[in-house]
Amino acid sequence: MKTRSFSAFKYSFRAPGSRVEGPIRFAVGQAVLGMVLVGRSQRGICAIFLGKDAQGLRDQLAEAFPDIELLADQPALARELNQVIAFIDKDQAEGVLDLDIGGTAFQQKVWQALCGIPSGQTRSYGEVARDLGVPEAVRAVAGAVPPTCWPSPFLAIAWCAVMAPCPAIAGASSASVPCWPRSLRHEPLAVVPDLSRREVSMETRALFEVTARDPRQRLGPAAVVLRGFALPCVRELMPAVENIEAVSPFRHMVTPGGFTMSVALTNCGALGWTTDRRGYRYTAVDPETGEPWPRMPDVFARLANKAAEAAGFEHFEPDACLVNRYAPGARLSLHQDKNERDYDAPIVSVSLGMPATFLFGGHARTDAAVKVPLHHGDVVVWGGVDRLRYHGVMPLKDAPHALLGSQRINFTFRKAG
Ligand code: MD3
Ligand code: FE
Repeated sequence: MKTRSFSAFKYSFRAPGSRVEGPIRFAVGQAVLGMVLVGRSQRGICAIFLGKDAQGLRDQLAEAFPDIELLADQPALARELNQVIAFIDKDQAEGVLDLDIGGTAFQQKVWQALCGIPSGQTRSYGEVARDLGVPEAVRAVAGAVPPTCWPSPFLAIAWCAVMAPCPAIAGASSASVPCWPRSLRHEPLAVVPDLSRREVSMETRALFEVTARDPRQRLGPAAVVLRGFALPCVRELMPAVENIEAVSPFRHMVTPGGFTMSVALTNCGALGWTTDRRGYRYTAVDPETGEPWPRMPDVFARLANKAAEAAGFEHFEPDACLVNRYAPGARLSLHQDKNERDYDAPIVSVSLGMPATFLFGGHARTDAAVKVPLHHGDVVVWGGVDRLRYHGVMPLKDAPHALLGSQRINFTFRKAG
């Protein structure tokens, strides 16, 4: 067994495959957005469950640790419970938490590798696999890492801590599928705000960041996905959307063919994209309010410029930002973006909230389209020979996002005029 000490957590890895040393004492408390159960074995915290009610949480504990004595003990767990709740509700790490971490030998190796990543640095799955001496095990590494969508590094660690007792994991091979505590499998985490909102201990931040996939993924000769590129700005982007929407509300526009779009949209910047029975075009004035579109917030322009640069397009200065809002079921059929004057400038697209499947087609409508999953924080940059490719978005599945709920927001930055 190895132990590592950090500012907010002390990790204690059990012998691979071994059982928790009981009894488990547990306590249940109320966080702002849900109930929390904290369980402690002889070695440390072995369960952190989130759910709607105390009975459901107790059932999950019993399911996770079927043969171990469970003792309700509020006083004994008061400190840990308060620490966990403070972390979830207030982003505060108060003192050290001992975590009793199980898992297979392989999972433990991966988690220890994550813990060893210096603060502020990131690693791809491939790099972690190489560091572990198993370069071919990229998928297995990915399977052992907390999911990217996890809204809090703290909970990512909690996830590691509670994976061990899951029966599906016992004796599993290195390719095992992660087993979520039941409360989290079915319920999206509406418990904590976005990662970028919190100052976490460096180590936990590093643990989270490693979960990002390779940050750059090429879609075409001049089309690149920058995974998670917008995450650091999310806390500034969301209030900015509220300001935009207060001036120029989201609305469902009508296409020249007479169809009402399922996507709701608004704009910011000098020019805004609109459609009605007369056609598609850019206007300086919001046709609904008769006023200019709200100005483009600096954080938007900066993000778009930096993303374009990261994809190889220098000096991108968008004058238009179309803001699309997708509710479950909303879609965008295959189309080209042809209403801009200058096809030399790239287009930058930022995805927030629920994941979507983006369709990336060819230069003819009938060319086969590649499906590209886009997640919260992903940025895509298109330019050059890929600028006029057909593209669209598949009907949005309802999988509520921790921060944005049942919606997806997409910003499309363009040089339109
Ligand atoms: C691919 N919006 O509003 S932006 C749109 O997710 C639009 O809401 C999508 O397509 C959305 O027109 C994605 C992405 C985009 C923009 C321009 C492209 C993709 C592109 C140009 C060429 C190829
Ligand atoms: Fe488009």
